[in-house]
Amino acid sequence: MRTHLRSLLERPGVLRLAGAHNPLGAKIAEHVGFDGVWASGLEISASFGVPDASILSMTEFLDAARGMAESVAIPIVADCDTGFGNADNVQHMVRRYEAAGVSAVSIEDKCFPKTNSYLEGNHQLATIPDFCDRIIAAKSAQSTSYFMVIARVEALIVGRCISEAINRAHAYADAGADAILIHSKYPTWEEIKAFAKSWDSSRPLVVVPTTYGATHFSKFGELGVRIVIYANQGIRAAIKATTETLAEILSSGSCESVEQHIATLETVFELQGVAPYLHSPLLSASVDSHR
Ligand code: SPV
Ligand code: MG
Repeated sequence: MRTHLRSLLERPGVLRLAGAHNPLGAKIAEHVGFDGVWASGLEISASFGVPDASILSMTEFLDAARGMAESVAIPIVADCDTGFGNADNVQHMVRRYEAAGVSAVSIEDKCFPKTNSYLEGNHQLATIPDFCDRIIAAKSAQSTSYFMVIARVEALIVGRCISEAINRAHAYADAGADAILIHSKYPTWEEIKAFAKSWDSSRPLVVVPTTYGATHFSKFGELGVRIVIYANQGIRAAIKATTETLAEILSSGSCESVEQHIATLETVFELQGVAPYLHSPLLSASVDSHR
């Protein structure tokens, strides 16, 4: 049984989501106790070895999100960048993501094509009416009352002031957004604090503490934030661990020194959900041969 993000939000407290790009990452997030999964555009793009710059197609992002939704019971929140085009594209996108079992989509108020918020470059903010059209289109396309549309405000990312971010968030809430993701790349949580203190709480707030990651999640809760997304720490851990492990095997000439630092095969089998297949004589023999 799938849990919906909206149902989790009915309970008090802060929800914590982990970024992932495939079912394995989603399963690890669920296994360690995260409340949900952020199908991260950055992670999915990185897993294809391309920049997070609207390079992949909607279908590629959707397939990744669907795979995660099919693999875990916790809700998937899909990072849908700008919505892959105009309001018509957004409607199509919402229908496909909802049908794929995704609980919520997040769209950001930038123009297509976009680049990752931490990349320097020419980030183009959408106009408020244009982005409101995308939100209205998204809300009109959903077929269940559980589905949520999160409006992501990029004003602070491009150097605009808190009051512009607040104005935008109000406009997006009025257009029907179910939650507001306020994004910041400031090195401390000061911007988020200033925004949250001016916010009227008409919609739940979502934050992504990457640059201001030292802040304990309970502090965000005290500000009224309901969802904290740890968007990319998983893939960054995997990149570092894989790089170091493979380099060590090459330089030491064997696997001996890495063995105690890497997951056991049993863990891999567990994450694969091997147990129900063990009645197959072939599979059970091959699992035993690895023990
Ligand atoms: C992502 O994970 O793709 C995000 C969050 O959009 S961030 O990279 O922090 O902008
Ligand atoms: Mg993204």
